[in-house]
Amino acid sequence: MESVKDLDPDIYALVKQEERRQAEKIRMIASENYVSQAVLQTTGSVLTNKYSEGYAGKRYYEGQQIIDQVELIAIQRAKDLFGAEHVNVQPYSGSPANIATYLAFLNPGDTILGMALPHGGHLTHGAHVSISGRYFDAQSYELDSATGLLNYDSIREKALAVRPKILIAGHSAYPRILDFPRFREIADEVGALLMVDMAHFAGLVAGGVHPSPIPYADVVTTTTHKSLRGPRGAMILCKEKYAQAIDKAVFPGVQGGPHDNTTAAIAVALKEANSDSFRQYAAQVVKNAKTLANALMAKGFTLITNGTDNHLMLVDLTNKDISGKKAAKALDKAGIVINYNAIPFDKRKPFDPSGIRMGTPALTSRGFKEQEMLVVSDFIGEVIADPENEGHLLRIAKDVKALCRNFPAPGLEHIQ
Ligand code: DSN
Repeated sequence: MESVKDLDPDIYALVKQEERRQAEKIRMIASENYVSQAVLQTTGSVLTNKYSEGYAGKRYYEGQQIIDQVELIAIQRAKDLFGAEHVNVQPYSGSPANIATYLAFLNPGDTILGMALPHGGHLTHGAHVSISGRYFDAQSYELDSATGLLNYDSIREKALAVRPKILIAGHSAYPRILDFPRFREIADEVGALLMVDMAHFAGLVAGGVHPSPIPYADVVTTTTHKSLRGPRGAMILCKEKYAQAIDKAVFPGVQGGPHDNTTAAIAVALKEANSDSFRQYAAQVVKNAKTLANALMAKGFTLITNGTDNHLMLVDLTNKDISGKKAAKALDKAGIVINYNAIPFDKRKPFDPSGIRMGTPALTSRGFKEQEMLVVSDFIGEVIADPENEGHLLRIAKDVKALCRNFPAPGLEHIQ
C-alpha cells in the first residue's frame, strides 16, 4: 500500500484502521468473510483497467485476448463446482443478479412469490421498498408462528392462490436447510419458474454440507463473497435453455461492462472452493454454528427454531430484556460484530428489533473451532448480562483481541 500512503494518506490511514478492526474483532455478520490474499491481489489487479461489454468472443470492445480467457475459466470452474449447465459470472452483486433474473422472465406487474423480508427473505425477493416490490406484484410467504420454520403446505396454498410466475426460495436469515424438492413440486404445480437465491449458503453447497439447489431450480443466483469466500460479486447459474435469456438480461438488460478484476478473483475463489481444505472449512462453519447455538441455548438464550443447520443463527432477545440494537452496540464495543435483526412476527420496529443474527463463516476462516466457540458464547453471555457497563465491555474487548491474535485472519497475517 506504499503508493496509497504517498498519494492519499487519509484513505491509507483508514484502510489500515479497517485492517486492524478486522484483525482484532470477532466478526460474526453472517454474510461476511475473510478472502484469501490471492483473492485480494486479483481484485486489486490491472484487470480493473479493462472494458469488456458482451461475452467471450462477442464483445463490443477490442483487446479481449486475456479477458475472454479469464471469464471462460471462471464460468468453467463454476460449472464444475456446482454442476450447473450454464453460468453467468458478470452480475455486480446479488441484487443485480436477482433483478436480471426478473428481467429475463417477467413483465412489470407479473407476480413473484418469495419469503417475507421480516421473516428472513431478502430485499430483492419482493420487499415493497425494493424495485422487486415496486415493479412486480410481489407476494410473500411467512414462517410458521409456532415453530419459526417454513411451512411448505402454507407456501403451496399461497402459491395456488397467487399463481406466481417465479417462486423464490432463499433467505438472508433462516437457520435451517431448505427443501428444494418440495419447492420444485410447488413451482411445478402452479406452473412457476423456481429461482433459488443461495447467496448465504453457496459456500456450504460448494463444500458439500448443504443440499444443492442446482438439480431442482430453473435459476440459481448467488453472491460470491459470503460463505463462498470470494470477491464482492455474483453469479447466475441456470439450465441451458435459459442461458440466452439470462445473459441478455445481465448485459445489456441491467448492466454495462463487467468488472473483469472481480471475474478473475471469482475464478480464483472458485479454484480455492474446489479443494479438500475448503470442504473441511465448510463443514467446520456448520459445526461451529451448531456449537455456538447449543452453548447459547444452555445459557438461556432463545434461538429461532431452537438451533441451526447452517452457518447462521437468529437470537430472540425478548427474554433478556434488551433490544437487538442495544445488544449489537454493546457487543461491538466488546469486539464482537453482529447485526440486529427482526425475528419472525417481531413486535418491535425493524430499526430496533428484538433479535440479533450471528454467523460463523468469517471466524471459521481464521481458524476458530468448537473450543473457541465456547469462549465466544461466554463473551456474548457476559456482554448481554451487563450491556451498559463500559469498563466491563472494554475488558471483554481486550480478551477478544488476545484470542484473535492467536488466529491471524486470512489476508491480515501482517497485523500484530
Ligand atoms: N446484506 C446481506 C446480508 O447481510 O445478509 C444480504 O445480501
